[in-house]
Amino acid sequence: MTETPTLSAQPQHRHTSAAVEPRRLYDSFGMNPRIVRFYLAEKGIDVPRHEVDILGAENRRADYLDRNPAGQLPTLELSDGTFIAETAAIIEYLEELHPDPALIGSTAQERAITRMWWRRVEIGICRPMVLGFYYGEALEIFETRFRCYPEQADAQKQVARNGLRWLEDVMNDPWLAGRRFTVADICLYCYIDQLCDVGQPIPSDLQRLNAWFFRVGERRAAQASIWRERPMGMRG
Ligand SMILES: N[C@@H](CCC(=O)N[C@@H](CS)C(=O)NCC(=O)O)C(=O)O
Repeated sequence: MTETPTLSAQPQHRHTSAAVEPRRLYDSFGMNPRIVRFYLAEKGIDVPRHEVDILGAENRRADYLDRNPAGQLPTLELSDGTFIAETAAIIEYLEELHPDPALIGSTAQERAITRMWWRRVEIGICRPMVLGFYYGEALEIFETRFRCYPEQADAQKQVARNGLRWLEDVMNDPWLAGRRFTVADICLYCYIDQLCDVGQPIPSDLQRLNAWFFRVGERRAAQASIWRERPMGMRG
């Protein structure tokens, strides 16, 4: 019988090469760009911004697709010309450059706990929420950009509500991951704050979640990150 070798006999070190600084953030109305603005405001980091007209579909034009072929916001451009898209990837990158105050975590365990809650809310609540919106109230805007399934709008919203009900029972106090305010809180807050006025509020009987939502909204960065216009009456 052969023994299974351990995966690594060598101690693992974190990557230490010099980080490339952000040059500009491609920014717009919308919950994902707001997550990054909220995060930057919490950190007190200033990154030059280039605004993209998302409602006018500027993000679907060739010059923007060269930067981010997914045609979505936000995108972070680094000073060496690299483009980083996907909100989670942008935030992870910024967190490595600016670890304090920690919004993912200061230890491996804290980071893992935060990522666990972040993925839970993103996959189980935020994604179905936004699909319900794309296929429902915002169908006219988005059906020309990607394949939409209007018959699924109500089901997606129901999946998101089920996720909120589950969260009500299992979430921590005062923040989702426990005593630390983290990107998991920022992520869920930005989705709910945008979509609550277009048919996807937190159900009123979910008292812990409603109290949590109020607490997040009182943070200075929650206010500082709101987009100046309110398309369809939404805060984005
Ligand atoms: N998975 C992407 C999603 C980004 C996304 O959906 N951004 C929205 C704004 S919240 C967008 O660009 N929508 C415009 C479009 O798709 O044309 C991320 O996490 O950054």
